[in-house]
Amino acid sequence: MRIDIISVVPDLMRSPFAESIMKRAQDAGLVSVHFHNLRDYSANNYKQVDDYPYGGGAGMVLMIEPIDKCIAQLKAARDYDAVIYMTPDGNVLDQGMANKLSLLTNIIVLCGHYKGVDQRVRDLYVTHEISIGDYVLSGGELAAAVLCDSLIRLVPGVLGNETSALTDSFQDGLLAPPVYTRPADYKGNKVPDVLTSGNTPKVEAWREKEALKRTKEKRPDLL
Ligand code: 6GU
Repeated sequence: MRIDIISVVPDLMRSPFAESIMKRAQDAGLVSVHFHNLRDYSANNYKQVDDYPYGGGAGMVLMIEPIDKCIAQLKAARDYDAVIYMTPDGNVLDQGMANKLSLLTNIIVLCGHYKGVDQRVRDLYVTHEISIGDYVLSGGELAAAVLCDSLIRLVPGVLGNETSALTDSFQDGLLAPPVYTRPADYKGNKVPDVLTSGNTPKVEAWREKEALKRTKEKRPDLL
């Protein structure tokens, strides 16, 4: 999978991609991530990428020209399966969307900033509009990092233990059950006996029961 991320502040995103699983996926050659600074595509000497909104009002709007140039350059080099625009008025990301998008080969992720992008960008180039929840961030960058993390960990081979992503919360529509590790008794706080019993079918049954219980308690809307 190749991900091209377009932003006015690409440095805002570098560290999440340079650590842990997202780093490992890139080091293993399973995913490549490329940042593009919109200012490099500005048409004028001031490297301007935003301007006042027509009709007036607060905030600035990202101009179409630099975005058009950047996307055109990328599309000239390869075909893209999706051009995703990160925006609080997009479809709210969930595990089902992450699963589907993780199967794509080349994607562009465009980060909004300020008041967003000129509507013509959305009309002409964008295939998917994604939000990460009902609250407002200063820009799409952190949301793009969240989206990419959710996709990258699903790319085959990225997680060492192939079953690991399958047992994540949400993957079967339920929250994940509680987990414990050593010691079995910490200052009198004991691990449930079933987990140390060595009885795998009983452990599995317990995990299913606990996943259901936890989902009922914390997220009944998922059931
Ligand atoms: Cl994708 N962008 C911004 N600016 N705010 C958000 C968001 C995206 N998702 C939730 N809030």
